[in-house]
Amino acid sequence: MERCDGCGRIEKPLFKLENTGFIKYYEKKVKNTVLKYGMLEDARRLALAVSDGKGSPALARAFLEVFPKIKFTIIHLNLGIPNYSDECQEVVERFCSENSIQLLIYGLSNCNGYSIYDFVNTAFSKRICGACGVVKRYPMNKIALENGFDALATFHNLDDTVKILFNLYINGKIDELVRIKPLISSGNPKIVRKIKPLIEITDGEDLHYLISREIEFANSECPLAKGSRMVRGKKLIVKIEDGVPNFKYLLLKVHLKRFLPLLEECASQPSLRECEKCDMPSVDSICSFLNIFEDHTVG
Ligand code: Q46
Repeated sequence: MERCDGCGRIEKPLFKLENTGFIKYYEKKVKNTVLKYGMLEDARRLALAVSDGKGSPALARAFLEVFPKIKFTIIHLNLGIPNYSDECQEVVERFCSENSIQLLIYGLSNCNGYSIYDFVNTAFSKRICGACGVVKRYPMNKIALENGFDALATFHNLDDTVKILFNLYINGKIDELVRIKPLISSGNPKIVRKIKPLIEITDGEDLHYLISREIEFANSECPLAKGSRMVRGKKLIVKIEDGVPNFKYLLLKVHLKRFLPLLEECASQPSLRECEKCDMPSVDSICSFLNIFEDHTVG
């Protein structure tokens, strides 16, 4: 049960909270998450990574409200997805201009001449969101590093996190499971620390916050998401939650409190070296970003 901060009534479901109550609930949850995991400790220059989705403007607005003294920059990466990426960029441009936030815009195609759309006719077509995740991570880290940021906030929320956890657990990917946490410290001078302030917030809460605060967001859905494994995975989790109430939050909590400490003891820590082509940290001789383009004949 949730108590409406606005009127004090106890309401269920959550979305019956008055708008004012819901806004307070959402922002308090973001603030508590940031403080609980010490996300901003030692962070001198913060950037918010934005490329798509509804979480981005919600995160930026919540940060402005709950941490008014903390200055941040938004890094927008245009993924080059037709009928989607340009709209996302325009929304971010307006948001930053209205709120006097510094904005850095980069195009993925400027990094190596390709966009996410170029994966459509490759072996990645059915798991394009997985490829997209790998492809976005590299330039975001590099841009943050080159611009002197020491903390990069992403908008991965509870639904995103649980979908990943679910896949990793059923496939026994221990080495990857240890990286699923609210704060990933940097053990390498070329890797910027990542924080996930929305990790306890659901897709529905993000959307409800945007509507309650009347924040503009991109109306279009990513055209590549249709039929993708990511969407199918999220639908499956919704079905599970129908039978196991609060399943998403329970899985995250059990992962962080019970399994993660054990997994960290037995997971092998990959030793990093420099990518032969770009000099960025890499497990293999060629980093996963360049590898994904070279191995799968994109274009
Ligand atoms: S942009 Fe990329 Fe998303 Fe489009 S291809 Fe999938 S991951 S859906 S948040």
